[in-house]
Amino acid sequence: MKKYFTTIFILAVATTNIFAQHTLAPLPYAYDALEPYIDKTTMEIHHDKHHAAYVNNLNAAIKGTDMEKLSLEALFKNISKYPMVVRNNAGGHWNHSLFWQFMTSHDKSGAPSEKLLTAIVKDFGSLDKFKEQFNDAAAKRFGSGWAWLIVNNGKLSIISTPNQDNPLMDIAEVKGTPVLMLDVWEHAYYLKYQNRRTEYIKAFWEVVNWNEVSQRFEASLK
Ligand code: MN3
Repeated sequence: MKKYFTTIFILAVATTNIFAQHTLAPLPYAYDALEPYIDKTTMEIHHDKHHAAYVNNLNAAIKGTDMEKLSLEALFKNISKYPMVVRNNAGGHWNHSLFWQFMTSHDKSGAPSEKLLTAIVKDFGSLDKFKEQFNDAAAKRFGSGWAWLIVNNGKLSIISTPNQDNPLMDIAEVKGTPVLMLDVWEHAYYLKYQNRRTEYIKAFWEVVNWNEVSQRFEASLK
C-alpha cells in the first residue's frame, strides 16, 4: 500500500513539473502581517488570486514552446520577441515574487544599512528626498504599473514602468537591478484605500523590509 502511494506521489510530482514550470511560492509572512497598513483581505486576493493567475497564464502561454525551457530572466532579455501574453504574465509573476520580499511587518521594517543610506544621500540628497521622489513616481504612474528603485553601476535611480513591465526587460527605457519596488495597480490597494493611492504609498513605507533592500543593494555592488 505504501509503495502504491509513493508511485502516485512520484507521478503527481512528475506531472506537475511537465505541465507547470513556474510555481507560486507562499507569501514569506502571514496574510495579516502587514496590518493595518496593508490589509489581510487585500494580501489574500493579491497573492492567491492575482499572482496565481499570472503564474497559471504564463504556464499556459509557454506550454509546448521553446519558452518553457527559459528562465524568467532569459525571457526578459528578449521579451520584445515574445507574445504580449508572455510579457504580461512573466512580468506579473516575477514582479510579484520580488515585491513580497520587500515588505515585512511594521515592527521588523528596520532602517537602511549604512552603505545604502550613504548611497541614497549621495544620489538623492537625503532619505526624505529619496522617498519624495519615489512617491512621486508611484503617484504619477498613469493607470497600472510599478515604481522602482534600481541600481546601475552603483548608482541609484527611480523609475516607473507600465503594466507588468520591469527594468530587466529589453523594452525598458532604463534598465537596472531592482532594490525596491511598489505595485501601484488598483488591485494592490483598492479595498482599503479606494482611489486614495497616495495614502497607500505613504502606508507602504511603514512595512518596507529595509534589511532586504539593503542586502540587495549591497549584493548589486559585488
Ligand atoms: Mn499586483
